[in-house]
Amino acid sequence: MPKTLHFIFGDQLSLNLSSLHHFDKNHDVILMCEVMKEATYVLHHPKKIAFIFSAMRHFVLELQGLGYEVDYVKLDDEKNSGSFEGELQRAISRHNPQKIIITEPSEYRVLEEVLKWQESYKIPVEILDDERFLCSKIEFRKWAKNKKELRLEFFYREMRKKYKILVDADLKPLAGRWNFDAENRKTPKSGMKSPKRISHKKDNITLEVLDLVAKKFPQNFGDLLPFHFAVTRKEALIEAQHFIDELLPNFGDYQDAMVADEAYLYHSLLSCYINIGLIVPLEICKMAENSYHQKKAPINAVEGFIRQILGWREYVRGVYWLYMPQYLENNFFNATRALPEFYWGEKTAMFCLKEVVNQTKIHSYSHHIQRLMITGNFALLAGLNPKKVHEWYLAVYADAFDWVEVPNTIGMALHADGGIMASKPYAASAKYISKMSNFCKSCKFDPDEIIGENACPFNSLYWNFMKQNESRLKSNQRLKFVYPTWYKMKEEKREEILKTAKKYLEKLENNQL
Ligand code: FAD
Ligand code: DLZ
Repeated sequence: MPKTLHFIFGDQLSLNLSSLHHFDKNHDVILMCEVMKEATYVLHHPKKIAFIFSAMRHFVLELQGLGYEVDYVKLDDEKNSGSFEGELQRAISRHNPQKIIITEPSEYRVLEEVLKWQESYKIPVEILDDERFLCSKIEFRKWAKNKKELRLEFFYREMRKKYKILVDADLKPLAGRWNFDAENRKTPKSGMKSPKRISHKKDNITLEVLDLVAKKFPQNFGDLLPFHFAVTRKEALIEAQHFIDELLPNFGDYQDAMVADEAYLYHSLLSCYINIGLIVPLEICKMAENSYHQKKAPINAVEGFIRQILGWREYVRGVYWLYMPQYLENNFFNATRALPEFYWGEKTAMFCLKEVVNQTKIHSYSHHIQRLMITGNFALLAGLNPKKVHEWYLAVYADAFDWVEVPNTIGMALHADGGIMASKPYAASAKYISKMSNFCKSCKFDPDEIIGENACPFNSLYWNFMKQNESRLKSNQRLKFVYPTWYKMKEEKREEILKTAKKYLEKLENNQL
């Protein structure tokens, strides 16, 4: 039998990976490697690097325990070349394989590289579909074909029917509706605290990795310790079960709520595990569905959670592969402003931004509404350069991989794609932040004021954004109340608002906001 080399990337830590279906335990070998190029293409949060390296090392042990031969290269191995292609070349000389098998990389950047390997190494390279996703690239392309608009809601309904999740025998939605979003916007209760989260014991492998990351990446933004992440499938499943039992029942109600010092609330924290393959998307959707059938969690929570995974997660991946690499070049509003220093932890008087950036620094996590309506909304209103904003999101979150981060940032948060992903920009004034969080209570700025010394910058920046982009947005039906409201204001007031925005933008440029 010819020997095959199976190259497994750091986000492919699943025993059901398509390339492993073809593994011959008598002949084949797996290559996995920690490489500087992957660890430095953006300034990853130290927790993210440690999480991925520790999970990779634990996955190797699991594979070896099951009889797979694995060739593993650590970051500090003396001869480590620092890149996937360099490590592949070295592995070819060690093992002399007749063939290379890969499950398709999740990111465009890596796929481009992989597509050159057959020619470079004169060895057949077979690239298999990543079957862990619930909608293949081809299937998504078919769904998108000839559609004027790609709306999540319709895609999601197809996915519910395809996987028969929360539908009856006639494929009609359980509880009579496809979508319970309207019930999932409760404001946070005063003094709201979320249940304690799980912290996993750190074994010697994790301790060694933490030591390595502390030494090699001392300058990266973010706290390496404390480190609570699960690093094996077994541990990730404990977290998943804890979420289903303790948190899912309230997930829907407080999905959009934001509370100071409470980074997690009722969110699952499972994205990083799903994204590197420790948990597969379908199993967690089924766990949530069972919880509804057993009457442990209400429909608004279960439907809301399943929509995020079966709907949004698959949808953004579809959009990514449909439009990359051009998608990353989108800049619908011609936004050019540099990323303010407070995104990297420098001082700002805006409490909401300080709080979300600080949660990000501590946990390498912030929940969806904080990413979208605080850091994302500010970037949109202040006209920050989309690529710079993208690099920030890709760096700072433990769950950040290009395929999921790019559509969420370029499309959903910044509307830089001109409306491929969302029918209107997610632009909001302080009214939204004040309603959905307790942040404004600790802030020196007043969310009810638009002009004046203490006015919250989100208010004037909101109107300034709408005014600056009037020609691009005025025909948008979903914004049809915005411009009449603007023009109903007295001219002097409008001028004052624009002046206030200008003043804040000047302060921002000087890192004084
Ligand atoms: P929960 O709120 O518990 O949701 C459950 C699961 O649904 C998540 O674990 C995730 O797998 C999935 N999900 C929810 N929303 C989305 C979404 N919009 N797109 C894809 N999957 C979703 N998610 C990432 O996984 N990686 C990223 O790099 C990333 N970057 C983002 C950047 C921006 C600007 C925005 C607005 C969102 C981004 N998201 C990203 C989506 C979302 O914010 C995270 O998936 C979520 O916050 C992860 O936390 P959780 O596991 O507690 O999610
Ligand atoms: C994110 C990341 C990091 C920081 N380091 C590695 C690594 O050293 N080795 C590896 O295989 N994967 C790493 N990853 C995840 C990869 O970037 C990701 O798996 C690929 O880019 C998928 O396209």
